[in-house]
Formats: sequence, C-alpha cells, structure tokens
Amino acid sequence: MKKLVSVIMCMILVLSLGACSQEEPSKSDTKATAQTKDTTKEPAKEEAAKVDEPIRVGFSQLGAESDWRVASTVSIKGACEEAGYDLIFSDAQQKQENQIKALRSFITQEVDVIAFSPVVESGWDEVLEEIRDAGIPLILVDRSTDNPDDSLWVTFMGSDFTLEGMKAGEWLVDYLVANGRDGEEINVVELQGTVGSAPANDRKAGFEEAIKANANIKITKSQTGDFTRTLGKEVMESFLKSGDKIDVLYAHNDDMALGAIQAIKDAGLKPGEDIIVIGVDAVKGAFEAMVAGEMNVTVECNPQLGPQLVEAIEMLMNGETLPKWIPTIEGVFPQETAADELPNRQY
Ligand code: GYE
Repeated sequence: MKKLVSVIMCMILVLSLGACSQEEPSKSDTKATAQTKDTTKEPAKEEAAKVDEPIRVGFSQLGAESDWRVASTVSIKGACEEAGYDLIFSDAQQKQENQIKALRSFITQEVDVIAFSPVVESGWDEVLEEIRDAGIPLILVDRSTDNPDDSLWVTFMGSDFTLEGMKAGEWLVDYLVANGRDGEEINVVELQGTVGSAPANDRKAGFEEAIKANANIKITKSQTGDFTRTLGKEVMESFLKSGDKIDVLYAHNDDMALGAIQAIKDAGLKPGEDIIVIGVDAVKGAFEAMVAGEMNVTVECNPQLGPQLVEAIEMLMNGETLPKWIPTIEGVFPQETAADELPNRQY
C-alpha cells in the first residue's frame, strides 16, 4: 500500500516537475506532504488492483479494565472494519511485556501502520526505536509515553489528562462555595489509576493544582485502584475502615468510583450526600449513579477514538503531515445534568 502511494506520488511529480527518482521509496515516504493527495484519481490498471489491497494495521490495546476501555476497543475495531482495514488487534491485559511482544510481532508481520495505547508512560524506548528502524509509522492512541523524542511517533491522539484533573478539582472548589462549605476542613480520599500511567499521573497533578489555593481541602489518603471497579471497592472499604473523616472521594475513573459507591453503601453511608463522589470518563454507569443521587459529577474523557484513528491513517497514507497532538474535546457533567444527558450516552 505504501509503495503504491509512493509510486503514485512519483507519477504526479513526473507530471508536475518533469523528474522522478528511480530509487526504491522508503516507508517513511508516506509522511510526505499533502500536495500529492489527488494523485489517486486515475491510477494505472495494475496499480488500481493494488489500491484494493487492505491497509494492515497492528493495534496493541492495553487491556479491558474499564467501561471506557471496552468502549474504546469497540470504537477502534468498528472504525477499522468500516474502513476495510486488515486489523491485527492484541489485548495486553494491562501488562507492559505483552504490549512489547505485540509491537514486535507487528514489526515482524510488516504491517503498514502500528497504533497502541501504552499502559504506562516509561519503558518503551527500545521498542519505539525498533518500530522507527523498521520504517513503520506509529500512532499513539489515548495514552502517551515519557520518551522526549516525539519523532518516534507520527501523532498522539487523546485527552489532556491534566486538564481533566483540574476540571475535577475546580468543580469541587466551586461546589463547596455554592453549598456554603468553603473554609470548612474537607478531607479528600483519592483512588488513583494504574501506577505509572499517564492518566493517573496527570489526573492527580491536575486535581492537586486546582485545589492548592484552598488550604482547607486536603488529600488525606491516596491509593491505586488500577482503574477497576473491583479494586475501587476494595480500596474504598479499607479507607472507610480506618474510621477517619472522609468528605470527598476523587476517583481517577468512573469504574473505581462505582466500586467505591458500593463500599460506601455497604458501610451504611449515603454516597453523593455523606461523601461527595467525583469520577472521570462520563460512562453510562456514572450517569445512572448520578440520576440515583449517588454520584456528584463526572469529567468527560472520550473513548471514541476509532474514527479519528482512521482519519489519521488515511491522511498518513495520502502523504499528509499530521499534527503531533490531536486533542479530544470534552465536557464536565454535574449531577443536575445527568437525567437529560443519560439517553445520549452511547458507552
Ligand atoms: O480514563 C480509564 C481507563 O486511558 C483515558 O483508562 C484512559 C483511562 C480511562 O481504564 O477508565
């Protein structure tokens, strides 16, 4: 496929510039600029046959730990299928070593494009270089890495997790003021996402930044629940068992918040009233909990990245240059908006 794009690019260059290199085009040629985009209009007969060869995409998903993740997988598989791609999909079950294995197998299979959602931020340097050396374009989906060399990937598409954390913290500050509780000692317990992951690191930092001017709001306990409902419940149970005063739960995703809501109820308390519950993701379950009055707010994080991924792959295959970051646009949904919004939620 990429060879074809390059051949077509050359054909156009012959027409427009009267010259074309006979050299074997390299895979990175697919990253050339957009001026050759219309060249596919009238391909020669044998080239037309190759146009039909499906684009081969290797996608390494990090797991299936939350409703968000499941929705993201559905979106990616659906969009790739609709685009007619040959998708090689691999689920790493939250294990970095499984992702590295999958990435190496995509290199061996010489796919046209590799896309992946890194489970944690660190530890990818070697495999990212192997992908670059193989000349396969790489797209980071949903989570980024801490490697400072952004020439290793074509684009990162996903959310601003720091901003999401800030929105959660700002909502809390405003909510306390609106309810006449500003100045009151407020103890927040935090359920962190997967240790070392970009959304856990950044949602923590963003929230802390947003509350830091309010000395009365303190994070008194903070532990990972690995983004799962089961651990969210277990960790919240242990927080509650300590007997310390808890005013607010800030969970880095809705699944952990929903698990914690169960723990709060089991302890004979009213989630959403006795303890303010803040989540992130805006999955359907959070809206149901808000309608039931058991959760106070969720900050949106959009998992429907499939169509964006396909759009990026098409641009790449057409030789267009992609922006280094394709950010996702997201909102905040407080409890009072939940009943109206619930019917619109697709995941
Ligand atoms: O918030 C959480 C999931 O990386 C943005 O991962 C994603 C996060 C999402 O497990 O629910």
